[in-house]
Amino acid sequence: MPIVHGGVPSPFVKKTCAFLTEKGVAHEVRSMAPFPKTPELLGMNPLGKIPIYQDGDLTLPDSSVICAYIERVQPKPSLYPADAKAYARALFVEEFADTKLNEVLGGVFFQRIIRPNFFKQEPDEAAVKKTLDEALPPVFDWLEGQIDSPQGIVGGAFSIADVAVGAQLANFRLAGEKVDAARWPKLARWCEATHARPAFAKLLAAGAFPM
Ligand SMILES: N[C@@H](CCC(=O)N[C@@H](CS)C(=O)NCC(=O)O)C(=O)O
Repeated sequence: MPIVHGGVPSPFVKKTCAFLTEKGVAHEVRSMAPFPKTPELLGMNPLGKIPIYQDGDLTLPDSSVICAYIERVQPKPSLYPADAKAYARALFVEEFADTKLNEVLGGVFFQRIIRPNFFKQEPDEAAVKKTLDEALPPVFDWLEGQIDSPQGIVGGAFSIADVAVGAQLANFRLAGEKVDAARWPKLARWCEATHARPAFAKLLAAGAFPM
């Protein structure tokens, strides 16, 4: 069975697992932390990051690369739009989720989940408040404008864009936050529908810090 190396607390491991589950690809998650940078980790990914996908003699780092590869070897159900412009839009939403959204929401997850569980320190709630008040609104404003339907950000069909954003928002939810429906109604409805899908429901049910 293919292996996903990494810790499920990682939003990129969640993205990979949700994508594989949506594709019907059975997989095992094998615990591997991205710190310290062991020879084993660097041997599989020179960037020293998780997730890493392993299937027989294939070792593949990076959630975006893994998802694109799985789409080729397991084309159904298709999780990348066929139309060229929709495809490009979905890829950019994925990129936005993996970078800006991860940077902002990752700060909240770090304070509320990683700090107490990993470093045995109290969360810095002032830092969380600053993120929620200042960094988060423009990011959610942009996403609100991207959502075509609760069934799919791009063109109303579930795609890689939904998997990538859904993974980041799963960690936001596990950190005790939710999208304010009064301020971002489309994003809030989309989030409810996406997290109700079995692939995400399973990850959310596992809790914030399974290893
Ligand atoms: N672009 C990568 C990002 C992966 C990533 O940043 N993973 C984090 C864990 S959530 C990591 O391994 N961080 C270790 C580091 O930055 O050195 C992907 O999509 O897989």
